[in-house]
Amino acid sequence: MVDLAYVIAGSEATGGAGLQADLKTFQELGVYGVGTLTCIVSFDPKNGWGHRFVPVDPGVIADQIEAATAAHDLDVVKIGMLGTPATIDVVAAALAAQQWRHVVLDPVLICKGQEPGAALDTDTALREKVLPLATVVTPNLFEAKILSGMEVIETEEQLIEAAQRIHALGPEYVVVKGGVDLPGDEAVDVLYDGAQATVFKAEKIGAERVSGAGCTLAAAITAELAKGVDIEEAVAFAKEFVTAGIEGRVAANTPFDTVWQGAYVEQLALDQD
Ligand code: PXL
Repeated sequence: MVDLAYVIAGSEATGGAGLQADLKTFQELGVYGVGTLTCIVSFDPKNGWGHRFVPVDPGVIADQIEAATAAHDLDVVKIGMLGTPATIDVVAAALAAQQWRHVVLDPVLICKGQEPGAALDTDTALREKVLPLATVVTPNLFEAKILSGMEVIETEEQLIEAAQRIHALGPEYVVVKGGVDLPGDEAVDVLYDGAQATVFKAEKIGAERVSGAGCTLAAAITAELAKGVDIEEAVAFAKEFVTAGIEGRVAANTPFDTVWQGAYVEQLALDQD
């Protein structure tokens, strides 16, 4: 029987990030994906590709979760963009209502379409209500600074310190992603399990951010955990998968190119020829 993975996240209408990237990743990695939509983000090409953000009604989110969890015995879930305190309440209640083998939280902290006050309330609710229920949390550099309270994260040692501080907020495993913004030639990620920090490195591919990289990494970790792979192997594999996807990126008219989730399997096929 195929393994199942569940994702609760937002739609990003250009196809680069959000639920679209998550479900593509699940499919590539051979797990059956089930998705619940929390919000719809439509970048505005007439306005510098700024965010237009529409939350899904909380009752409709609850209905989707009811349908998904009644239809399937789901035990591994990825949480992506939630976007409002009301959405966070519904999702936190659903997470608390059953046992999960893994809850992978990609703590998408800002949505540029929201006014700063609303964004702050959302960040606080995410930290208080969802973070303690996560088994794995995958902040990028910006999110790691906010969650750890560290103003500067520029070195591997500081990435590890941030992971340790975020671990103290509740999750069993923390994966901090250095990405293109951490100084140096390598893309550095740190996994901290409460005792040990494991560092993963790959050569940076250009200096530009690629849309969907964070979503794809967390979704690949989720898919591997759903298959029963242990966390260290899941993170190592997810990094290979997203690195291939960044190398094979899809050019777009948006300010950033986007990850191609099919690149890893394409590379495997080429290597076998
Ligand atoms: O990459 C973060 C992200 C996640 N989910 C949705 C998004 C974005 C970024 O734009 O729109 C729905």
